[in-house]
Amino acid sequence: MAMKDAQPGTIHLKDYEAPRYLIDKTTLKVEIEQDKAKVYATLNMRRNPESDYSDNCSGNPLDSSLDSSLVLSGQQLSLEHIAINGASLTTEQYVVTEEELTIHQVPDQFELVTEVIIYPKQNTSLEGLYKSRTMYCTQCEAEGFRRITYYLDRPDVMSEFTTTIIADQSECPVLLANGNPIGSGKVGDGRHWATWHDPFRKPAYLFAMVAGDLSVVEDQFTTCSGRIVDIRLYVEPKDKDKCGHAIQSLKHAMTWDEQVYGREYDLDLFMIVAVDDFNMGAMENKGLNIFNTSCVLAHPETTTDAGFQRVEAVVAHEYFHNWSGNRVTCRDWFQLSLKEGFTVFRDAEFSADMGSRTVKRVEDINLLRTVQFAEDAGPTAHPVQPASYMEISNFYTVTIYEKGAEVVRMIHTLLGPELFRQGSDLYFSRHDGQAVTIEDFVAAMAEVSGRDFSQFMNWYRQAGTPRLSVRSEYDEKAQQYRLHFKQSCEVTKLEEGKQQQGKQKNPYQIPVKVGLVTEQGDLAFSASDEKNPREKSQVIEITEPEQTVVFEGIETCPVPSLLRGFSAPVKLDYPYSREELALLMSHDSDGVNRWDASQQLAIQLMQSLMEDYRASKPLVMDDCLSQAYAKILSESADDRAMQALVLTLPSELLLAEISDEIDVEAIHQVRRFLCGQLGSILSDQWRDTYHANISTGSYIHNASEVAQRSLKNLALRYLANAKTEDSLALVQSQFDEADNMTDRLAALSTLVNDPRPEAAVLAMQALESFFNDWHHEPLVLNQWFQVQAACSLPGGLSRVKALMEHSTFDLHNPNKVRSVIGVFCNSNPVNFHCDGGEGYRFLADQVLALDKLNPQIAARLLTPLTRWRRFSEQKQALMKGELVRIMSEPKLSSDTYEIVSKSL
Ligand code: 0A1
Ligand code: ZN
Repeated sequence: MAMKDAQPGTIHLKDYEAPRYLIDKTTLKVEIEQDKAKVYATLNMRRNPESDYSDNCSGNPLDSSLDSSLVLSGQQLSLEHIAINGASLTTEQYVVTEEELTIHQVPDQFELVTEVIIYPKQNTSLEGLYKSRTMYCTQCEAEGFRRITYYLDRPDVMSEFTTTIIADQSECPVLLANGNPIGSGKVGDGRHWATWHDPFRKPAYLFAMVAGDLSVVEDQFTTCSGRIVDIRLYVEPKDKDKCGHAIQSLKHAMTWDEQVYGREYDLDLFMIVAVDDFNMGAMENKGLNIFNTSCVLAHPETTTDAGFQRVEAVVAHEYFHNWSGNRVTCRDWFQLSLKEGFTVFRDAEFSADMGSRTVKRVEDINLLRTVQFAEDAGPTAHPVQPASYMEISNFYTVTIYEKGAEVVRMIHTLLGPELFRQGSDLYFSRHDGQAVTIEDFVAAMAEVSGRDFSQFMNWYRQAGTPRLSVRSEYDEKAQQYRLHFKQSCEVTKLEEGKQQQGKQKNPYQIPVKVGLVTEQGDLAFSASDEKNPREKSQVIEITEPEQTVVFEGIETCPVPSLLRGFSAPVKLDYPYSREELALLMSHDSDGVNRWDASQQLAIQLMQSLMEDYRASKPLVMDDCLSQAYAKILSESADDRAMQALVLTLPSELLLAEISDEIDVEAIHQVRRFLCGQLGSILSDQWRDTYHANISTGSYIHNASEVAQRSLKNLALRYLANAKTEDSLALVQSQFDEADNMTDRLAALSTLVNDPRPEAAVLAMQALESFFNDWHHEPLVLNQWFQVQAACSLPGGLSRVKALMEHSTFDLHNPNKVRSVIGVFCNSNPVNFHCDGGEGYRFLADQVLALDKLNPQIAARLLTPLTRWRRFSEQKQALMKGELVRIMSEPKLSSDTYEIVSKSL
């Protein structure tokens, strides 16, 4: 485990140095035994001619001893043997510490052989080689390979790998590694071996191997050039019936990447392995992706619509990494968003093309506004290209992934699709087989477009969410409409020090897609400082702290539709009246902004209700929202996906994020009040909507059926919130009769959150029968845990503590931890933040327990406590107290240490 006695150090981007040595070939032999594994590594190494260090030191005889030392990373390894060019080293020739192996003198070119012993069954961190249920598997990103053998474990050291695995044939009949199989056989004693060779040079973080008792589901894909690729999905035998959707999604992704990016798959074999114990969603290891079962298995009876969509998105994401990440990789971990931001942008566009573009965009905007904006405003805020880190595992964040994708999206918006494709072609061809930087990616985009990206780089280098304030003016006489833009960006915690030394944040280049809307629809216009012809939508580039844009020939005063499609990840501020928002809700041609207008209208209403709540005034419903909802409900049902989006109130998380001081109780009570009011005022329409959207056939997973189910289940929730007499019967019969998990779980969750005493009895029964039906399916059990952990009725903490005592709960399994502890602390604010701070104490206890098992998961779980500055003074003190308690633990992992120390 990554326990350290000393404080972990900070690594800085400015200190980057090219590697002093290279590894041309890596030959591994991994012998899996009962309680350990032996790893034999043969590394063909040579001095790196590109290293400054080689240049500086050559010719300086005084430096010669330093010059020829070799430092390899290694953790939790027990070194059995070491030799260079066939000669064993004596203990005087090298030094081993907890983190490194230093060999005092090596030749300019040599073969290094090591033999180490590791303990996969005791590896609870799930980094390196570990055992999950019936299989051995690996996770090497970011720095897990150093737990398998001593190595130059950094992404700019790329090597050609050959891997042999030896294991017991009955325990591990399947032996897999990257690339192509080149040999196999028996070794006696019931053991067997297999050798794999990967022809593509790759960094160690893309290494993978698997050994276990697995079933395989096979398919094939013919690439655009006519090559046949074998597809193999390896799962536990009981999951063979849950592979179809992932394989279909993979084939769609392969076709899409050929059509949209001109990228063809390069090996003859593409394998996916599903494992139940996994720290993240999935991993793009070359030719051998390893997936969390939750992101690859899908079946209508066990998986919700959201689950199906997640599988499609993650399968595509990992597949797209084959080009954006594997063929062209990162020079160092500060460039993580080079592969992640670009790949998330690619998978988002893929999902948009496969289903509803607006729905996908709205989901992503919600994630950005609730989770990423909160990260940007908190103590762990960092730029998309960070300048420093202590533990790289802490940087797999929504900022690197989602904000990184938004930055790539802005480049796409500025260049347009054709130039963007040219830029991407140039990037891939110029850097194929290389480890490069974010600057290299942007340079390719700059080169094809002739644009200057120097100001744009602020998006990569500055943390924090810019605020864009807009004011308008209409001059009827001159038929002129003016928009005044003003941008600012609050200082993040990270930057406070610098700021005091007089450093200001630089203004951003912000692409703002604008439309001008009237009762008659969009006006055609051209902005005076733009050379564009008259159009209904234009991208305006804001580059100055303050900037005015003039629109000529505008005959009536329009309502501005700003930031269409969420063209930049900023906080927009425009003083819309309720009438203007209602107009945008029904007349804006941009679907995202129609949805956003509904959100802004609801937010205005909720914020004023929250003031009343805090002043102990009775809550009174204003009818502007119910009228707007009634109108949407009465419209023709040709876009149910859009209807469901617009009729969903902003989440408690979003309301918290936009509050100056978060009042958890007020947010919860007001939202509940509004759901209840909208439910009863429109109950007839909700009931009609519910019945009109009950599907007649059996379950199908396609965009229109998904939309229908989401609208139907939304209507059901409104009816239950309104406590209508018939709602309990509707919920109960949907629960009993559903032929799919989407409907069954929607009913269960509605029931579990219903405060009526008669609902409580039904909820208990439903939970019990659900458990009896599904206790043999870990992924369904996770959903059973989640529904209960998210229940916002009083008593949440004791319910969650009881769940953790349940025989099927396991602190070693990240999916279970996320389903119970993660959901409770992140998605059940009224219970987590209960007075007295018991929720905070609970979380701190869990973090301390987990830190000893799995530091990555422990550190991630901590997030809600790090946000203490956003709450009342009393809550702040309680939250901080728990952080201090964690900090005083003597042997914290570097993961947890970094997060806690930055938060205090
Ligand atoms: N590269 C993967 C994410 C990933 C990162 C770290 C992991 O283990 C610590 C595992 C997966 C992706 O973007 O999907
Ligand atoms: Zn990724």
